[in-house]
Amino acid sequence: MAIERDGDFVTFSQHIQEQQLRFPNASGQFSWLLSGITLATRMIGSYVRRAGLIDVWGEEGAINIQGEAQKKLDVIANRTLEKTLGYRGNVGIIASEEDNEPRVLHEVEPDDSYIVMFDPLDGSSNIDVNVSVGTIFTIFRNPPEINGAAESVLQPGTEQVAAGYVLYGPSTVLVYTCGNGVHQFTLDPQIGTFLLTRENMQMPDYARSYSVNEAYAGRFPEGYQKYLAWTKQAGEGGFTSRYVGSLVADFHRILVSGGVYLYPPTTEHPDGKLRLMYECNPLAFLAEQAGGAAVDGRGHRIVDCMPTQVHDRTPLVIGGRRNVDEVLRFLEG
Ligand code: AHM
Ligand code: MG
Repeated sequence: MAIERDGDFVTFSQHIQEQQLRFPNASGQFSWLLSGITLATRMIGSYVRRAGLIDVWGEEGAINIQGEAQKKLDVIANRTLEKTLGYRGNVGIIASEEDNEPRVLHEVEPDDSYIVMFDPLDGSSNIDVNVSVGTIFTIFRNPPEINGAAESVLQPGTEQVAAGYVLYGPSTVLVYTCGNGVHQFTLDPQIGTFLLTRENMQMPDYARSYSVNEAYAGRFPEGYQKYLAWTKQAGEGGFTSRYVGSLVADFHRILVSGGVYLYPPTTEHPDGKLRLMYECNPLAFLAEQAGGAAVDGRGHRIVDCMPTQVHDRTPLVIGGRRNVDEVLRFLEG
């Protein structure tokens, strides 16, 4: 049975229901969970759009587990996700960039229990200057055989059942995968609903564009330095560079237009800055579903990396398959 589509308009919840039809025993609980995420992101988006008009600029005054000063909007976004997911009885555990430890939300039947991990407001240092920010999320099953939130979340990215992000840019877009392609929805602000705008997205295999904070280049391993030097020699028609400094925005551009994003190790931060569980894993799942690649530059796919704790960091090379291979040739050679 196929869900009827209303003319040309497909809402996010219709799309999820269509996806669920692939799983004959699906209980509908999963779409209920995802609707909690879309509700939260619509609320976060409304704060982002009014930043400056309401009191959400600046710092909260606390330092989070990452050692970073929390922005007011980091705290609001985190609380909003926690609250909306708290009403979803099938969310057993949540873990956030802003919280010290994963938390048990509900003790639920093992078969129906999920773990949701998120970066509530990625790129939040950009909020005060009106540059795009985002929310990143990933969903795992809550394994019944493991006790304790801290242990249950330690799963490799290959176990993700869904992942995505919302980018609060000129328009608000939601991109997600349940392991059956990558799909984009755009929030129609008139009706407050996400509508399908790109289905089965494919990342270009190759584009002459790279995205990296090049100010740190002198502190990158030699292979990255050689790659970046080589891009300068490509001459006319050669490489271009784009770096927003919000991972979601930089990744979204590459998903749509191609290229490669790098966050290498530095001398001060040997594992780079980005977090494996709720930044790199979800984007890696999306990249691979869209025909791209995501690796740590040390011989592993991102999704194969086994976390040792929820806030683990990893270097990241992500983008079109041929772009990533090109970078790896410099790292390996
Ligand atoms: P955040 O989640 O605390 O905002 O930090 C992650 C952000 C990414 O969005 C972005 O790609 C990166 O930090 C930028 O870091 P840098 O300023 O070192 O280039
Ligand atoms: Mg982030």
